[in-house]
Amino acid sequence: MGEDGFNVAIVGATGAVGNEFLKILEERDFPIKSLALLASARSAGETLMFRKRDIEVEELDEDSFENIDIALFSAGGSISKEFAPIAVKAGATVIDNSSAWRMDKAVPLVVPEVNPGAIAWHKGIIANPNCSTIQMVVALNPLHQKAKIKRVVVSTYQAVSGSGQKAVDELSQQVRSLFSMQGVKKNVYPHQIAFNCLPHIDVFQEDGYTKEEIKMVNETKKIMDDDSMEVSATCVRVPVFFGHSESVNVEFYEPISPEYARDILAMSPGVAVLDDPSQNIYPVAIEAAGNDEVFVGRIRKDSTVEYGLNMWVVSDNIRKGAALNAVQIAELLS
Ligand code: NAP
Ligand code: 3JN
Repeated sequence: MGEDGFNVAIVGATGAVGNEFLKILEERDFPIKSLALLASARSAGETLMFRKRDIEVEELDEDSFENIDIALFSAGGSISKEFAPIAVKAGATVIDNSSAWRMDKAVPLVVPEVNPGAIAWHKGIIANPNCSTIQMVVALNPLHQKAKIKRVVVSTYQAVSGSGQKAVDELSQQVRSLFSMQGVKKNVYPHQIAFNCLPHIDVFQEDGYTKEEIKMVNETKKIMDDDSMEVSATCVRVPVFFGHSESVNVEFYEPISPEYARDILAMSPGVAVLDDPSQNIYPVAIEAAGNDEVFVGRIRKDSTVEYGLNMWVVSDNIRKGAALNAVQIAELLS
């Protein structure tokens, strides 16, 4: 970093994650000397506000990374595959939000509360995990340190913002159409998402799982550095705008009580425990949205196995699940 901060580029600045990057860099007073906002030709020339100044969006091209120190990518996997190596060659460190590089053995996959040390071996690209993985490992890792985890079974309830700005618009439009007795239009999802749940996130694989489910399995093992941990996932899209929720069943090798788990989680970085069901206190998506923490509640014993717990884990998928986690990685570089 120069004396007066980093030269930063955001690739995909006009998208849902890109917008959140702008908010978070501003909120956290990230040391920025210059900020380049990059997107496709469609939005080149538009302006976006950062620190009370309008910045013009430029079209991403091969010369976009000259003098850039940190490039934050959120324009999809194919853009990351093509342009991250170009950015690295130009001297930038890339923090990539897509799945393009996550499982590459030469690329660290980082959640700062869990494996900050992995940043040390980066060779130019650092991968940001999938949103559903991030919030789950932030809650699992403190427990894993105390009583080794044997198996995790997770079902997700994922907000439409995980599919980008177009999906946020689709849910709003469908709700409005239904209340005005008109038919719904479907573009982003194969079924109506308003007042519905779709057990389908990303594409189906031959084995019947979706890519989102496989990402959760593989990324969790890589971040927690434990290939022996069994993970089984079902990912579901729900008609919520912001905030992913997860029902997480955890089997341990050693005993761990709900009370102890609650205490451990309450002391863990990035976690907030909301767990007093008698007072209707538990995490909910609309209250998690706009916050940085991973909220955990409904912590209770699973008596069907020797050592097991169930819990409910909620976080803002665009903040901790994407932009915030990436900015926290960037802060570790400074
Ligand atoms: P979005 O709202 O659809 O935004 C997409 C962004 O990519 C826009 O800025 C768009 O620019 C830009 N873009 C698209 N094609 C481009 C091209 N050919 N050249 C340059 N820029 C291009 O999507 P989003 O929700 O922000 O997500 C973006 C990506 O972030 C996803 O594809 C995914 O890889 C990643 N993501 C990760 C997580 C996570 O779990 N960590 C969560 C959500 C998203 P225009 O405005 O010019 O079209
Ligand atoms: O659907 C969600 O809730 C999260 C979506 C993440 C996403 C969306 C499009 C492409 C990803 C991701 O981060 O895994 C990708 C990708 O594969 O890069």
